[in-house]
Amino acid sequence: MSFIQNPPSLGNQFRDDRVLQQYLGRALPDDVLADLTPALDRMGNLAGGELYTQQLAERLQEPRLVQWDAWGNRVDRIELTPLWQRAEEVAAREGLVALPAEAPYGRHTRIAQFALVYLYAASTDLYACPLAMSDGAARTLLASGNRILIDRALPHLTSRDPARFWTSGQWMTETPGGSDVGLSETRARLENGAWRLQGRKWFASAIASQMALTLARPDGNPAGGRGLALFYVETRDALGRPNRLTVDRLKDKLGTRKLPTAELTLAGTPAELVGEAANGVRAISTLLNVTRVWNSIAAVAYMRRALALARSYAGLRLAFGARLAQKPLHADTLAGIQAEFEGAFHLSFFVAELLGRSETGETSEQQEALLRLLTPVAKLFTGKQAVAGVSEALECFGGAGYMEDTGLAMLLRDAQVFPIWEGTTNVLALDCLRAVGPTGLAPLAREVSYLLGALKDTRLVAISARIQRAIESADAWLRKHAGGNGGVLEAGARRFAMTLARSTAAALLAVQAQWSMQQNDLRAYAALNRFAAGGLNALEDFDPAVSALLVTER
Ligand code: MFK
Repeated sequence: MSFIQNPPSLGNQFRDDRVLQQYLGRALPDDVLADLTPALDRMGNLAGGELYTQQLAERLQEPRLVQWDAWGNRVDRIELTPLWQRAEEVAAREGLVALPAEAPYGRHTRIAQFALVYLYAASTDLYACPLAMSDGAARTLLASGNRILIDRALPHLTSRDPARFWTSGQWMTETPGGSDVGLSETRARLENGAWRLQGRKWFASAIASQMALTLARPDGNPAGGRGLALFYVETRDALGRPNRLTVDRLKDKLGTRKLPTAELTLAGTPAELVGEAANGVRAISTLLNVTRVWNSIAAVAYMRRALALARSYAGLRLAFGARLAQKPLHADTLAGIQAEFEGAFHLSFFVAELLGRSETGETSEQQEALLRLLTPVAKLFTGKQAVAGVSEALECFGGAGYMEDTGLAMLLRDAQVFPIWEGTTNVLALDCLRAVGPTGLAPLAREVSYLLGALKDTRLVAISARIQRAIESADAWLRKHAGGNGGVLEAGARRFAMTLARSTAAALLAVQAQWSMQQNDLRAYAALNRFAAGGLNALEDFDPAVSALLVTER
């Protein structure tokens, strides 16, 4: 029989992850880390063991919409895959949504929560999606101060008991478009003192959820986002029947196929107003900002998963007389993906840290501005990195990386969602311009200076100066074009956001490198070098007027 290659394998995903362990060692107080470690160890074990095995075994299973029962009743029941059912149970028991409400570690709680989410995400077929929306919905209800809805939904959303646990949908997208939410057509009407919704939702993620937050336009309100209002909906009535809504069909998507995304018709669906009867886009942005952090963490989790598999395979695969890991070009390719992953990792977890501080009231005005800006920055950066990193990692397997039955192809199809949902790269780049607002880049520039100011090792000084220059150049670009007609600013928004992402990620990597060098570990420093070599300033040497010539064909 001819020789057959060994497949890659995964170990405990917490114990194997040097980047996560060193980051937590730096970011968490010792007692918090000691208390959290058993949960991380449990999750790391599940993620690299049972959940991963089940994920591979169930590769061909998909959720199913059952619209009618045997007796002709419209039931619109979603049959989830077994892994999704298991993932829900694990998420509830481990408190993936409950943790921020329980806040056992004060401002460090978000770091703890997202470390668990990071371990969980790549082994659970995007069950992180309903969890993200539930976390965002819980935050939004709390921010609204609506006591009745808080008392009704929060005990479920934040329960650790799988039998009581609810997830929430976030129904925003309608047929006129996903990004320009202000075009939404769903109407809200007061009938006998109760709100009823009428309309069509075109991309309702995780449709098996028990509740949803959604936007609709109360009769008489003006067009645009300000005329929309935020509503709370329960998807089933007291008898468990669809609550005056129909699930028309499930979406036929490139990836995230285990996640049931639906087209819905709301036909007089009972709803509760969450806050005021207007300004719905502003109200739902609390939710969006939370799900965007989840998106960033899940994106880095996918990069890490693809890398872990590629690294395992490089240690096994024999080609041209040696293991791939011993081949200089292959090792260099893996190093490049690793460096990009580490930059993305530190940026995402820094946003998680800021969110935690904000929720415990420990942020200054400057840090609030930083959180507002870095949330879209991290989301757009990590979404792009995930697709590029996972694609490159798949290439490390040659043809096996292109195969469905290795489980590898699914990683790339799933990763492609990260730059698309929760705001595309361009929409988020424009949000960055909105977020810099009147304060400009001062809060970020100050934070980066502060981070770099703490570096002591002379090897970090040269890179530190480059990081500083990239931020200064982004600031100068913003000032130069802010007073113009907006065209140059808009055309350059993505390069501007990428410059902020790469320089902030590099500053955070430098802080980690300093910490790790003190433990005689040069790997974070190596990641910083490689990451910086990939470029920090995307605005440099770029003439938008010349680029604009490329748009028309004739
Ligand atoms: C692990 C994975 C996790 C993810 C799972 C999620 C799965 C769910 C799938 C989906 O549902 S995907 C659909 C997600 N849809 C989007 O993300 C929408 C993308 N579009 C945008 O974000 C647009 O920028 C936006 C809809 C917000 C633009 O709408 P408008 O009406 O043109 O906004 P406008 O007028 O600029 O802002 C209205 C108000 O909201 C302003 O405040 P004021 O009323 O006080 O002036 C803005 O400042 C505020 N605002 C907008 N975005 C904000 C925000 N405030 C804070 N943070 C933000 N991000």
